[in-house]
Amino acid sequence: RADAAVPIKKRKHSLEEVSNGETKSEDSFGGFNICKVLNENAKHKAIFVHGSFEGSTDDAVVILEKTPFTENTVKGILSSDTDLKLAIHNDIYKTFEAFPKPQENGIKATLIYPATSKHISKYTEQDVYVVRETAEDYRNITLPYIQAEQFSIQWVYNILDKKKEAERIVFEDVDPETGFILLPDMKWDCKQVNDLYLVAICHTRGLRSLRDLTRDHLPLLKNILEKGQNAIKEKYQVPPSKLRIYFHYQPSYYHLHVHFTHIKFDAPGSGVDRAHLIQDVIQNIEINGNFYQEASISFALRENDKLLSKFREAGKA
Ligand code: GTA
Repeated sequence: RADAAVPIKKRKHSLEEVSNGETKSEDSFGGFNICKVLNENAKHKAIFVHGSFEGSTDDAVVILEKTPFTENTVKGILSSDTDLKLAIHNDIYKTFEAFPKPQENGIKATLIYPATSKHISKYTEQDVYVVRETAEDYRNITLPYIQAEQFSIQWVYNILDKKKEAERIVFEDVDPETGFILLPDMKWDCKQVNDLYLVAICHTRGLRSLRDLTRDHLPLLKNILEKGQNAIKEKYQVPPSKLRIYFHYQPSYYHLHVHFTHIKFDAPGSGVDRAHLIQDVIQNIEINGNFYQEASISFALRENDKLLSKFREAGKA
């Protein structure tokens, strides 16, 4: 192995890093021990695994997903390069187990390393409960909780400071108040537009979620909506009518950002228990500048989410 001399703790596992459109795979899953399969999703053809690397006490979470077909990969697969093992032959009907060339057969692997117990919990299959949060609940339960405990948003600052993923930026408006960076979301491999997923991260710091949005932020929201749509149309030829553009409430990362997904893509978190369309958010604030400081909002929380325990302790769930 080329990296045999590198102490295990210092090895890089940055399978996600992309430069000039090429994915650099600086390491391997050699020495990976599976502790537990946290979740499996047959519909999304994904599996979530908790494990660790040999010689390290740190936890790791790996997400493996089969990616959608593209015209290019299909051309390669439907060729003599693919080995076929006949499974069924009945009249004019045949099914095969097909073994395409490795290049045609890539899967997306996401590594979170070192992973915190909150990451492990996040990716673990568990029961889901709907909670209705009043404005008072937000101030008394949710806000103190997110101030005390939340995922690190270092990855967000790395993007805003151009320390990471700078070459992936699709559009930037540098205005400190209304500006943002638009780039492909970690969940998208950028190979095909039918699962297009970009995220717009606002430059202004300190806005945690839609609960912080007031009339003052309308220029920011309208800017993200309009320039984000334009940039996606220009780069990917996907018109605004094919985009689902929304906030998550609750988000995982409390630095304001907007999800742009293709309408055909059943993105995790795009349901009514979590996604708030930006157009509706803008209109709600136009009607009442303090809408999100006054409204009750429902959302889903998982069994192991400590926020759910806080709501239960307060007799609210
Ligand atoms: N470009 O480093 C990053 C990065 N990180 C760390 C997160 N994101 C990043 N993007 C870039 N670089 O869409 C993206 C995330 C997400 C957004 C944050 O930023 O991919 P959010 O704050 O609302 O958090 O958005 P969210 O949506 O909960 O985060 P996440 O990680 O997407 O979790 C979604 C849930 O969907 C998980 O609990 C998981 O169980 C489930 N899920 C189902 N399929 C997948 C999948 N294929 N990959 C990840 N999660 C999946």
